Amino acid sequence: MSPKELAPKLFEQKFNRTSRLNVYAPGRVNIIGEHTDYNDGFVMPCAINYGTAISGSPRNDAIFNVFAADLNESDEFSLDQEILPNPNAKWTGYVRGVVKFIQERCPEFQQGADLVICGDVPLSSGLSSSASLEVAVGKFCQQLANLPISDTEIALIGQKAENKFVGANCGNMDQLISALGQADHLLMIDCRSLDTVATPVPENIAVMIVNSHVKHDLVTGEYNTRRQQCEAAAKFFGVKALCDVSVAEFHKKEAELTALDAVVAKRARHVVTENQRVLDAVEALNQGDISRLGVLMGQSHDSMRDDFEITCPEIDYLVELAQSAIGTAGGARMTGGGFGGCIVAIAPLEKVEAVRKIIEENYEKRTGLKESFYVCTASQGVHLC
Ligand code: GAF
Repeated sequence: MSPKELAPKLFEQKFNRTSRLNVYAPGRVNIIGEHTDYNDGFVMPCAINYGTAISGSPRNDAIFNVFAADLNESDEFSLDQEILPNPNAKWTGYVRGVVKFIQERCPEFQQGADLVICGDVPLSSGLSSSASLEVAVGKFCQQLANLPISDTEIALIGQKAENKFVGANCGNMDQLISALGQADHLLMIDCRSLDTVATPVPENIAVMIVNSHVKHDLVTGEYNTRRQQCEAAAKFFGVKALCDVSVAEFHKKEAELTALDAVVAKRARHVVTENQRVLDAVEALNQGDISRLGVLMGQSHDSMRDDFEITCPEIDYLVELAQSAIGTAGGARMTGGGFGGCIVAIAPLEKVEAVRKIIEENYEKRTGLKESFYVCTASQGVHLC
C-alpha cells in the first residue's frame, strides 16, 4: 500500500477518528547538475513516485503530537513555547525545524495537531527522504492554519530547517523539486533566481534508479568541505558564487588557481563545467537527442569521480555496468550528494531489462551488496490527497 493510502488508515488506528488533512511530498532524482545548487547554479531533477505522506487533524490546543509510523516513534512539542531540538531522535529535527521556521515567518501560527507520518523513500540513499518530509510538514502547516506562504517558500523553509536546525548545510534543490515537481516532466531550476523550466520526459524513455546500498549518511563533513572549497574558488574569481564563472573564464585562470590550490581548482572545474552541462542537457532534450544527454551524463559522472571526488567504487561500477548495457542510447551517472546512494540511468524502455540484468548478474558478485532497482515516474510535487 502506498504512503498516501496508508497514512489516513494509520491515523484512524492511532487516534480513533478520521484525519481531516492529508498531504504528500515526493522524493527526487537528479538527472544532471550535482553540487551546483549551493553555487547558485542550475540543476535538472524530477520528483519521483516515492515520498512522504502526512495525515492529521487539528487539536484544541497548541501541541503538535507526531507519530512516525515507519519508526514506531512519537514526538510532542508545543507551539506556544520555544521549539528546541529533541536529542533523542534525529527525524524529529525535520518536523520541529520546519514548524519553528514556519512560526518565525507566520508568528500567528499556534494551531496544534495530531499527525501520522509514513513514507517509502529509501533512507540514506540520496533520494531526498528528508526533503520530502520537510516539504510535507510545511504543506501540512500551511493547510492546517491557512497560512499565506507559497510552496516555494515552504521549500526554502525546509532548507532553512535542515541548515539551521538539523545542521546539514544542503542547498535548495531537494526541497524545491519536492515542492514544485511536475508530472512527466524534468524541471530545470535556476537555484539563484528560482526560475524553473519544465521539459517533458521524452516518450518511451525510462528513468531508472539503482540503489547501491552504500549508505551515505556519514558524509556531512565531506559535503561541508566541498562547499568551503567552492566558496574559496568563488573568492579567487572575485564573484559571488561559482555560477558566475563561465567555462571559458575558468580555463583562462585555471593554471593560476591550480598553482595556488590544486584541489580547489578541481572542485571549481566540476562545478563550472557541470553548470554548463545542465544547459546543454536541456538543449539536448529539446532536440530529442537522448544520446547527447547520455554523453553529458557520462561526463558529469567522470567529473564527480575525478574532480569533485564524491563517488565510490561501488557507484562507479554500477554506472559502468549501466553504461555498457545502454551504449549510445542514453546514459548513467551517480545522483545526489554522493559517497554512495544511487545512480540514475536514462534509456529507451526496451533497454530497461538489459540494464537490470547486467547489474543483477555482476554487482553483488563484485561488491557483496545487493542492489535495488526502481523504474520511476516523474511525479507531481507536494499536494493534498
Ligand atoms: C544533497 C543536497 F541536499 C542538495 O542540496 C545538493 O547539493 C545535492 O546533495 C548535490 O547536488 O542532496
